Amino acid sequence: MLRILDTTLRDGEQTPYVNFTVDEKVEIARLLDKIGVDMIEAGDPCVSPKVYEAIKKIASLGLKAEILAHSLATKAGIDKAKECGVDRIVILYPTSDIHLQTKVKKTRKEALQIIKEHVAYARKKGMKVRFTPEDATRTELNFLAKACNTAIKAGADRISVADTLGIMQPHLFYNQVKELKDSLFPCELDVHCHNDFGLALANAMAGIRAGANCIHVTVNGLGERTGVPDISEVIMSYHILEKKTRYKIRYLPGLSSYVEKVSGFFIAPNKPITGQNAFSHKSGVHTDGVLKNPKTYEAFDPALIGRERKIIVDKYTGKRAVQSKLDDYSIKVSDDELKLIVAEIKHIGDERKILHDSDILEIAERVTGKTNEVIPKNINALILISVETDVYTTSVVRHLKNFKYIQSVFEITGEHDISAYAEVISTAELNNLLEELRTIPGIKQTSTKIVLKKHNGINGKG
Ligand code: HCA
Repeated sequence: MLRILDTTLRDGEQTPYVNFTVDEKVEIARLLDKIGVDMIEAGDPCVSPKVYEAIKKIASLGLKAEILAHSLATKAGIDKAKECGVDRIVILYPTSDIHLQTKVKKTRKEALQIIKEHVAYARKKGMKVRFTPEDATRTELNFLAKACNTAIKAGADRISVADTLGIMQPHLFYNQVKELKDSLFPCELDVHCHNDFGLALANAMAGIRAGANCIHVTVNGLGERTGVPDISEVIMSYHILEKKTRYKIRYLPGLSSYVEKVSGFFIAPNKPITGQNAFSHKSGVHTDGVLKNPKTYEAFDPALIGRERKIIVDKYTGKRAVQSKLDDYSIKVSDDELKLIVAEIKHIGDERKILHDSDILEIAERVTGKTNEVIPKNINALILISVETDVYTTSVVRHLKNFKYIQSVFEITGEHDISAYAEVISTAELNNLLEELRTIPGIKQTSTKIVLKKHNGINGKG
């Protein structure tokens, strides 16, 4: 059975410029536990006092997941992990020649002795042990097997096959994991795949096919350099493509948003599963298909994970999508008017990057000659922002444009420096957005106005 180990709190916090507070780590661990992940790698207690504190706190929560501490092969690290009360310790030691010769400066023989001694020491302290041969995928296979078997004989019951540099390809990793598994004493195998070539998830799935049973993930694919597989992508791949998982998938987007907020690491719109565009459809052919039957262009119903499909209207759009957008606002138009609206959208769409709903409604008003007074369905807000005097306003604007709920941004004169127009679905989401905005360096103050009604055109006329 597939197992998921989440290492957001360890490898995830190794992402450049990401630091979680103890409370944030506790919340992430609780959310992971709610989803049902099997193991949570809570950190290396030797890194800092706060990392130690967080591991200890998480280990005391009584979560269903097994809690792990990571450690180098040192007795001090093992002792600290024990103090934290974790279920399992990971002993990390490199096995590739380049790491042995140039980093830790040990011979293979010395490495085996160090592995044996520290795994045995941790077992004696009563903790379960996973051994990670660091840089496993660049380690000569016979020596890799020897190092892993040394750890297993000393008491480790899990081995993590670490593709530390992310240099594997699925067919090669499959062979390597299979050969390794065939040469090992009984134990369970994890796969830890870095994403340097964008192959981490594919490699991890190949490793599972080859006999491993646990994939290491992080929320939003955080991790050293380019990270490791994203929890939502891994779980949904198994749920939909392999038709097997036992995780509570509906909580995945909430976890992703929370980590996006507290990490300050914004997810790309085109990120699978949790990205803004994952269920958006744009071209006329696609929107026509989706509006007739969503299965034409969706591998699964976004509602499964509490998300909604979105139809984008711009120059690529056909009549059906525009009609559905107008239906959303209960705006009735004749077939001839619809054709004119589509033509106008294509015309304007050639000049513009984005067409907002308000633009489309404005076009509809112009074409039909009827004024629409639209009360927004979602919460629309004008956020007025003041920036610090020594800050280049445009750099803050650039930052704001990456926020998924912000529709447009203006640099303005007067009391404030920037006006941002946001569309969110709830006050909670607005609150989160404002909190995120306040963390942007250079933002001094925000003042938010909720939009009650939108009136398009001059004096409400088209
Ligand atoms: C690192 C170590 C590690 C460990 C993986 C594991 C790696 O941060 O360099 O314990 O399974 O990739 O080798 O993340």
